Amino acid sequence: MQTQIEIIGAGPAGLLLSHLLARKGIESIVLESKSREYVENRVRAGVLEQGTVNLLAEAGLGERLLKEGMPHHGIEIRFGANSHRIDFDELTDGKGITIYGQQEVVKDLISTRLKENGKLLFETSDVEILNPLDDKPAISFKVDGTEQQIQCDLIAGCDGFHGVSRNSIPEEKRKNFSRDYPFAWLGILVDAPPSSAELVYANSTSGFALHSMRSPSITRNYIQCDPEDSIENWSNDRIWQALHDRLETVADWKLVEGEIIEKAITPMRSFVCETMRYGRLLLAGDAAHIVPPTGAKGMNLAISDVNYLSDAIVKRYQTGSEELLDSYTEKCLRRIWRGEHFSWYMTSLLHKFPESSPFQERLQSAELEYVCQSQAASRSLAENYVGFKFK
Ligand code: RFL
Ligand code: PHB
Repeated sequence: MQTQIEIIGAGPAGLLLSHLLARKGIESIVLESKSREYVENRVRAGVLEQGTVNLLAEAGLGERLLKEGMPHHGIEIRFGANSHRIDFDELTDGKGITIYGQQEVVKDLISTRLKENGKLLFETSDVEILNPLDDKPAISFKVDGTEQQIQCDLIAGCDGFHGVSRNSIPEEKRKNFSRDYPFAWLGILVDAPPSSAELVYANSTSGFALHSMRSPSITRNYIQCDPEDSIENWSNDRIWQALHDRLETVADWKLVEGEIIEKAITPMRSFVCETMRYGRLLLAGDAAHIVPPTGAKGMNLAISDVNYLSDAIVKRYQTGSEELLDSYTEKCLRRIWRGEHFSWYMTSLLHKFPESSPFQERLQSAELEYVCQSQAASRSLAENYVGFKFK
């Protein structure tokens, strides 16, 4: 088989890249190790920055997003008995976020690609990148038990943190930066209406909690837990107890319970791989970087990488110039490190650190008070949360 761009991974990064390239007449094949049903139902991110929404809408993917997505104009931060609203309208000149599940973005992308006869191969295995430094690199893989090869011009490694692409770059050609956090998030999806109109981030004495949502009838809640903990240790009663305890810290606010549809524990990690290019192989999204979810940046960073990568690939085919491919890593990394910093900052601000000294606890309280009392500090948080321009 042959194609122009071989894309590994059908997450938001790989699917969007394939869609943006197709709009410019560039052909690709997407390989995905899981089934279509699996990727369409994987519960993950929920917050889209304004720039992400604009990009998706301009790329013809806005039909359901603009109808069903929930625009939000602020978030709430709770600590002790305090509650503070970060007002995006006032602090960011009217920018905002939209709540729309990542799996809905994935569903929209898959159905659009298939309607346009895009080539997506699900349930592939044994993907190997053969010769990324050659002019015509290739990959080998198995589908339905048969080994296949695809020759192409460029390979896009969009296969997430645990994929094969990043590790196909020799160790001496890349540098990894990482930090593991001493806690994880236990997330639940609940058949219940939201308990408030906006997201609530809570730093309580027993740990972090977040109240979020997916639609007017589905909520998403998270609690900080031990990274070694297993989901079997968390009965539904124990989860609700922790959520009530951590979120109901202000008068008259009650968390609405409902049937728990899904529950899982996710580790928290910051990670960046520098470089994002090795010859004909380019990395995008979680394949190159991970953030803890507290700043809601992961999918937005994946989309912004793809925005730069598609421009670079289009320029190469239209003009023969690799100028944008050459500057791809540098351009992405500027935005990625901003996202890394903000995600680390929100994580540090809102979680209970098991090893924290009384000195560090006082610093955290001082910062929380500052964010909530100073307009400059609230503005900085708001500006980062709604995200920066793509171009
Ligand atoms: P993905 O989504 O992981 O997709 C990679 C795809 O590659 C496939 N794959 C392979 N395919 C073929 N061959 C192989 N060898 C392969 N190895 C892997 C995988 O099956 C998968 O389909 O990466 P991508 O596209 O870069 O997208 C990144 C986002 O998924 C991720 O950053 C976000 O989900 C992070 N995230 C959040 N991001 C936000 O912007 N806002 C949020 O509110 C937000 N909340 C979250 C989150 C992530 C979470 N978890 C579970 C990690 C909340 C949580 C709890
Ligand atoms: C979510 O709704 O899944 C969500 C919202 C905000 C975050 C992380 C996850 O910071």
